[in-house]
Amino acid sequence: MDASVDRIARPWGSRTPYGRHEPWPTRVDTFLEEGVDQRAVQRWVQAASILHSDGDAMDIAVMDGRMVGVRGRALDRVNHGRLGPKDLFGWQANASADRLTRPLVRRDGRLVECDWDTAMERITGRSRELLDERGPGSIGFYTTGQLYLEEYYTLAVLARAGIGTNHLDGNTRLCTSTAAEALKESFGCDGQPGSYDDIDHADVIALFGHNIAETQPVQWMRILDRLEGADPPRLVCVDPRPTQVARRAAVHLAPRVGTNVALLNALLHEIIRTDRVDHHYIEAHTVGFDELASRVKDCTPDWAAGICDVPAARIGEAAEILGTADRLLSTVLQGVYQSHQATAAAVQINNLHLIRGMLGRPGAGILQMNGQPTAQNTRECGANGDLPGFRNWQNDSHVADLAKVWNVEPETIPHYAPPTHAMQMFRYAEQGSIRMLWISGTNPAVSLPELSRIRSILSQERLFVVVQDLFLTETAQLADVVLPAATWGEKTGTFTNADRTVHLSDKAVDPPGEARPDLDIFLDYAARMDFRDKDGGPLITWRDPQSAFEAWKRCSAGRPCDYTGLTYDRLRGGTGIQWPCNAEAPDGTGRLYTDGIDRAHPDVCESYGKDLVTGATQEVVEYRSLNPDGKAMIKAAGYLPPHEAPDDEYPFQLTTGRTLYHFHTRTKTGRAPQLNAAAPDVWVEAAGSDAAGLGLKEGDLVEVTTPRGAVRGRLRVTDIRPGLLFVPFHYGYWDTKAGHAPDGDTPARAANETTVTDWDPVSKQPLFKTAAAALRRVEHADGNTAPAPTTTASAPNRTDAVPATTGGPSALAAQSADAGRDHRKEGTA
Ligand SMILES: Nc1nc2c(c(=O)[nH]1)N[C@H]1C(S)=C(S)[C@@H](COP(=O)(O)OP(=O)(O)OC[C@H]3O[C@@H](n4cnc5c(=O)[nH]c(N)nc54)[C@H](O)[C@@H]3O)O[C@H]1N2
Ligand SMILES: Nc1nc2c(c(=O)[nH]1)N[C@H]1C(S)=C(S)[C@@H](COP(=O)(O)OP(=O)(O)OC[C@H]3O[C@@H](n4cnc5c(=O)[nH]c(N)nc54)[C@H](O)[C@@H]3O)O[C@H]1N2
Ligand SMILES: [Mo]
Repeated sequence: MDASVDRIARPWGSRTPYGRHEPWPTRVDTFLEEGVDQRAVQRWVQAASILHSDGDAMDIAVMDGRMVGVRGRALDRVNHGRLGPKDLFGWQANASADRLTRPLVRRDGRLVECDWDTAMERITGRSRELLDERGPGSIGFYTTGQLYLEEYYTLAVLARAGIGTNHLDGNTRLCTSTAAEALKESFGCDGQPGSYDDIDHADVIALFGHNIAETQPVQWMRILDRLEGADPPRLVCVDPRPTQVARRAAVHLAPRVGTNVALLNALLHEIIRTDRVDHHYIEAHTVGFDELASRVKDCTPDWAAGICDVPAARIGEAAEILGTADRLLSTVLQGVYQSHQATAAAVQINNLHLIRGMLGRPGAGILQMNGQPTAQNTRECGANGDLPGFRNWQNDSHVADLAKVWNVEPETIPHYAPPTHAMQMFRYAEQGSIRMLWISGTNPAVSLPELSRIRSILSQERLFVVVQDLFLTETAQLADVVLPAATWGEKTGTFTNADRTVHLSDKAVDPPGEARPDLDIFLDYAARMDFRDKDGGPLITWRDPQSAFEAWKRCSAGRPCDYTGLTYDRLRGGTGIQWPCNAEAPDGTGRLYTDGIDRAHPDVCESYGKDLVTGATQEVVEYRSLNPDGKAMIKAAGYLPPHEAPDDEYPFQLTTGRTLYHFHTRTKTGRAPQLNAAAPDVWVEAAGSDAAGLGLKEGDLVEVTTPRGAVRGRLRVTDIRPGLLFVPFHYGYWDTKAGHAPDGDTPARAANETTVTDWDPVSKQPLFKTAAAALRRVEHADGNTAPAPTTTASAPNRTDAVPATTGGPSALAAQSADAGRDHRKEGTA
C-alpha cells in the first residue's frame, strides 16, 4: 500500500484485495491540514460522514479549538478506516469566512443582522397570527436529510402535535421517498433488508441506476478490493452513463432513460421462463407470484430491446447472471428513484429477490439505498411523509399509540390524509393556502425542479419564509428570516446510514459567532410557542441531544426501528450499531427478514400500499384480502412510456445527477479548495456521435434547452449513450459573479432551470432524470476544455485532448494498514 496518495487523482486510493467470505482489510485514511503533524493533534473527536449515506466513521482532529483534519475509524463496521475525497477535504468549509454568524431579518426589502430574540419573535409572532387567522394548515416545514435524529424528532413533535399541521416533509422526498415506498410496497414497512457486509459474500452484485463509485466511494473501494481478490463477484450495471461501475461490469446495460420497468420486466420474464425461481421461498413467504408471472409473460428480451434500446442478447446475459447467482446483492438509487415509474421499477428489483429467495442471508440482500447521510432518520422520526416510528397513519391504533407517547389526544395528530409531500407543499404555497414555510438544511432554490417557478413561489410577498442554514444560500436570499445554524463537528447527535447503522457524531469545536445547533433552535421555538400536552405540561420535555435521544428511544420502543438498546455511551469508542437494537438483539441486527417477513401483517404494517400506476392509497380491507398473513408482496407493474419524449424541437433526452467531488449545491464542497478545483463549474456531457452530428467539440460552450429553461456549460464528449445529455446539478449561483439567481448578466447554470414539475405517482419523488432537450453551440471551444473530471463517468472519450484531473501536493492523504489500532478508546470528546 502506498504511504500517501493524491486522493483527487486517485479517489479510491490503494487496493487491499480480499477473497470471498473473508473480512475486508483495514486501511486508515488520514488528511491533516498542511503543517500539522499527527502527533501534535490535541484531541480526536468521534464523528461520521455527513456528505452521503454511507456512514463512514471518522475522527475529527482538533488543535487549539480548531478542526485541523480527519481520520477514518479502523474499527467501524462500515468503512474499516477508509474515507472518500469529500470527507477527507470537505470539513474545511466549516471554517469559511462567509458562514452566517448572526440571524437576519428582512427590513424594507433587505436582509439585515439582528439578535436571536428579534428573529425568533418575528417567527413566533407570525406563527401565532397564522394559527389564529388561518389555522395550522397555513404553516409548513420543509426539512432535510442532513440534520440529526434528535433534531428531526423534535421537529416532528412540534410540527405534528405542537402546531398540528400535516405539512411536514424533507428533501428526502427528492432523495429516498422511493426507497421507503418500495420497501413498504413489498415488505409492508420501511427498513433496509440488507447489510453492507453482503458485499463480502455476494457472487453477483447488481447496481441499478447507482453510480456507487462516485456517490458512496468507500463501498466502491470494498467492491474494487473484492474484484482484485480470490473468487471475485460479477457485476451487473444498469446505467446509461459510462460510470466506473459500468467499466468494471461483466454486463453493462445502458438503457434509454425512463425505461427501467421494461428492462426489469424482461429480466423477470427470463428468470421465470428458465424456472430459476425458488418455489419454496415463494410459497412460504410471498403473495402475488402468479400475477407477476402472467404480467411479464410477453415481456421478452426482444420486446424490451425495442423500448430500452439495449441488445436483446445483452438482456439475456444479464438474466443468466442474475438467475444463476448463488448470493445476489442488488443496490438501487437515483437512476431508478428519480426516473420514470420510479416505485414500480424499484419494486421489480425487490421482486427479483423474492422470486429467487435472495434475502436475509449473507451476500443475498437488497439495498434500496439512501442518498443523504441522515435520510433514514428523517423517515423514521416522521419528519417526512410518515408518522414517527414507521407508524401507519391509516391505522387508528398506531395513531393512538403515538398519541400516548406524546401524551396528547389522538385528534391532535393530523391523520385525515397522508402527510403532505414536498412538491404539494410548494403547490399550496403557490396557491396561497400555506403562508409560512420554514426551510431547514436544504437549498430548494437550486435543488427543486423548475427553478424559475420555485424562485417565484419563495419570493411571494404573502409567503413568510424562514431559512435555517450555514450560509446565505440562493434560498436564504429569498427568506424573511435567516437563522444561522451550527453544523456537523459543531454539535452532537446521532444518525443512521443506509444499512441501518447508527453513529454518534460529537461536537469537536464551537460554532462560529452566534450560530446555534438546529436542535436548540427548534427547542427555543417550542418553548416560545409554549406547546402543551393534554395535561397542560410541556409538550417537549427534553433540553439537549442526549435527552432528545432518550425521548426518541421511547417513541421507537417495539417499533421496527427499535433504538432502545442504544445509548450515547455504547455508541462512543467502538463501531456504529445497526437497528433494531433492543433486549432481543442487544448488539443490533445485521439483516432483516432472516426468518421470513415479519412487518407486513395488516395490524403491524406501516402502509396498506398503493396502486403502482396511479398511486391511489389502498384501504385496510383491500390489504387484508391481498395479504392476510403478512407475507412479502410481489407486485407487478406494466411499462408505460415516459411523459416527455424527444421530438423535432427537443431531440435529446436529458438526465442530471452527481459527480464524485461535489455534494449537491456545493455549499460545503465548493468551499473546499481541493474539491472545488477538481470540478469548478458546470458542464454538459454528450456522446461522440451526437457531438459529431452537430459539429461540436470538447470545450465548446453549449446551451441545453427544455420547455422550462436553459443552462450553459462547456461540452464534454464521453461514451454516454447516444441521444442522452447529462448535466450535473451541483452548480447554483452563490459563487458566480452575481452571487444570486440568473439575470441578464449571469447565464443560468443550475440544471434545475430545465427539469420538469412532475413526480412519481406512488412515492411523489420528482423526476430529475427524464426530460426532452435541445442542444446548440453558443461559442467555439477556443482552447478551453470542459471543467469536468477525467477520473469519473465524465471521462472524455478521447483522452488526448483533456488534461487529467489531479489534486497535487495539497490533496495528498495518508493511508496506513494499522494506524487505527491504538485509537480504539480514543475518539471520545
Ligand atoms: N459525490 C457525491 N456523492 C453523493 C452525493 C453527491 O451529491 N455527490 N449525494 C448523495 C445523495 S443525497 C444521493 S441521493 C446519492 C445519489 O447517488 P446516485 O444515485 O448514485 O447518483 P446520481 O448521479 O444521481 O444517479 C445515478 C445514475 O443514474 C443514472 N440514470 C439516469 N437515468 C437513469 C434511468 O432512467 N435508468 C437507469 N438505470 N439509470 C439512470 C445516471 O446515469 C447516473 O449515473 O448520492 C449520495 N452521494
Ligand atoms: N436536477 C437534479 N436535482 C436534484 C437531484 C438530482 O439528481 N438532479 N437530486 C436531489 C437529491 S437526491 C437531493 S438529496 C437534493 C439535495 O438538495 P439540497 O438539500 O437542496 O442540497 P444541499 O446543498 O445539500 O443543501 C443542504 C443545505 O443545508 C445546509 N446545511 C448543511 N448542514 C446543515 C446543518 O447542520 N444545519 C442546517 N440548518 N443547515 C445545514 C447547507 O449549507 C445547504 O445549504 O437535491 C435534489 N435535486
Ligand atoms: Mo439525495
